[in-house]
Amino acid sequence: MPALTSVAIEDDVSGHCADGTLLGGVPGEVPGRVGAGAISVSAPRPGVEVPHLPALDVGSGDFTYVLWFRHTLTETDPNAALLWAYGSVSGQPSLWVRAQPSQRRLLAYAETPAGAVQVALPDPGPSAAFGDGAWHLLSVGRSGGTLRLSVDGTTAAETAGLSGALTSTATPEGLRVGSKPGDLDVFTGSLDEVRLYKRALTTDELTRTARSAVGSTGGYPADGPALSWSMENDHTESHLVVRPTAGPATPDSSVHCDHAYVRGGARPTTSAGGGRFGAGLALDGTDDSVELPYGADEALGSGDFTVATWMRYTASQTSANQVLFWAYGVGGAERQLWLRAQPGQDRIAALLQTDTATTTVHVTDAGPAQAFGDGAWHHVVLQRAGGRLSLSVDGGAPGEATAPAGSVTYEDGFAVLGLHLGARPDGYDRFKGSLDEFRLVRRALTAEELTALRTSNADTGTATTVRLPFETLAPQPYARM
Ligand SMILES: [Ca+2]
Ligand SMILES: [Ca+2]
Ligand SMILES: [Ca+2]
Repeated sequence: MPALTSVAIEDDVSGHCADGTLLGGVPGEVPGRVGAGAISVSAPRPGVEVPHLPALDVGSGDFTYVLWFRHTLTETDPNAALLWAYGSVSGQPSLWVRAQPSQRRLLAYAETPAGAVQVALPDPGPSAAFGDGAWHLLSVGRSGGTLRLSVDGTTAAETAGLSGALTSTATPEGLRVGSKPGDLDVFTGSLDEVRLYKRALTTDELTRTARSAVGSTGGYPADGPALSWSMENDHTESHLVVRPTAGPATPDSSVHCDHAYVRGGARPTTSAGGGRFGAGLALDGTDDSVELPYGADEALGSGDFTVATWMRYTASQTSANQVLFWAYGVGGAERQLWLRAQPGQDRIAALLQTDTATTTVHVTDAGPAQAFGDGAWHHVVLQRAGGRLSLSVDGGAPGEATAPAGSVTYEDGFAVLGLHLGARPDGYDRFKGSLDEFRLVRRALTAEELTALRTSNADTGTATTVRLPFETLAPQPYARM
């Protein structure tokens, strides 16, 4: 049974799952510029960080990061990183802003595969790099080919020549404020209200925010940000979470933030067939799998559901059984839900075991391959719908049976295993092949929705509680998972 771990979390109040880790623990709360609170940042508490995820993905499009900062500097103080995103290795895409007090300026730097540009913003006053102990609004962003840096809306500098994408499907780093990854160039002072907008904010919009009353809601544009760290006390807290062994993770792109651990060194790839849509996750059949911790979103109870995934592998008549998906429990007496390829029986099969009964369904491969193991992509869908359990491959005729009555999960989540892809929860029956676009939806999708899902990867709506597109891998877990 996994232990409870204390994690210090800065909530993303925008609702885009970009909850940050408070580095070094929960920092002291200080009076805020927007709302009541802000955080203090110093070497033992070097800021807030979130690994890469869709909310941060600006690609080659326009965007604006804004944050409030307050510090006191002299010209002999070291450089201090205010914001660092996407990469910290020379030659990789990156975006950062640092105070350079010895040069009495801020410097913004953006690098893409097409090259790097930078822009300096001198402090027009007597202080070094805006280190006068007062709150200032920092903005850094992109408008077409221009990189723009401003303080308080009106003190601004920009440079042309920015082209290419700041984010990629490789292993980009996420966002950090208050230091450079590696806890370098630590800022010493206060930070408040970090936001990302996926468009270029205008000077008027920035000026309105810069002139907002202290402690107010900040005068931001009406359209919602892609990320918002408010630094308010009730969103800056330690939480006890059930955390399996920490490790690399891949983000959920549903609205439910059910990010997943990726085990065994597996990683998204676009080579050798890649994914069905974009990159896919290649599993080596040795020690690779995906693990989703159990939580309320995954507790299907006695309700309808849809499990859908793309899979691609090669099998022969003598290949072992291979798990695509396994949830909740293992063993004849346990509630469980699984989906696996059974090449020896030339079929894909599923089992649903509740507290009262067990039902299995299967689909036989009518073609020349064994259990759809022909090296091509296949779409597998398992549904519980109105008392029926049905399994279909590539939209073909389903294997169907009456679904068992009762619940597949318990109210008490501590005794329940999470969702595992590519292996049983105890590590057996590993899948060797690729997966893509895994989804768990808490209702039965209609035939039309399933066709749209299969043919165009259509969005399956807010009942989608897990959606793993396997486009990126974060080297560390997300704060809340
Ligand atoms: Ca605040
Ligand atoms: Ca491996
Ligand atoms: Ca994909």
